[in-house]
Amino acid sequence: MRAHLALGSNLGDRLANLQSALDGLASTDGVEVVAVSGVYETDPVGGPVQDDYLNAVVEVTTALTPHELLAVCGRLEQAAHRVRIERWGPRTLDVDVLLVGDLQVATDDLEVPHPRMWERAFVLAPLHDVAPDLVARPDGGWTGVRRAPVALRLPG
Ligand code: X6L
Ligand code: MG
Ligand code: MG
Repeated sequence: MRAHLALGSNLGDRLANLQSALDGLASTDGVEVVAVSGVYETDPVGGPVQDDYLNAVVEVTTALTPHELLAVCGRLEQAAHRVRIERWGPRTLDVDVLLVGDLQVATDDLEVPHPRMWERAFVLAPLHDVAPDLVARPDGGWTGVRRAPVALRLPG
């Protein structure tokens, strides 16, 4: 199954935190990292006044279920010593499950596709790096688009 995870950090050594998350993912049984986006420096959205984030998206292939992936995300956040003080507050590491193939999950602790991902530039810009073929559908799922191997010629 092709899956996409979002990484974010705005506390401590932000790049080192993202790198540790990527390293941890790559060494997780049942998870293979196949692509990594660029690193984006982004204005904080929501929550208190806080420092800018570094955000990235990772594409993996995995045999894990969405809930097993969620548990991996939690383990990576704990390894980065994430402390939850206030909702939407600064964090050393946030790892969110965005998409798991075309599975749809809606439980108390997990929604896939991530219900707000399509509204967030700090997710969509890096997602486009690794998955330019994915675009949102109004029902919260996604649909595929392909770049055709042709081009229009600039007139004149
Ligand atoms: C009104 C109310 C409008 C709430 C927006 C948006 C809340 C996003 C939370 C919102 C609202 C979030 C990151 C971030 C957060 C991140 C950047 C969240 C959770 N995480 N900003 N803010 N990157 N740039 O990873 O996404 S808090
Ligand atoms: Mg998040
Ligand atoms: Mg999260």
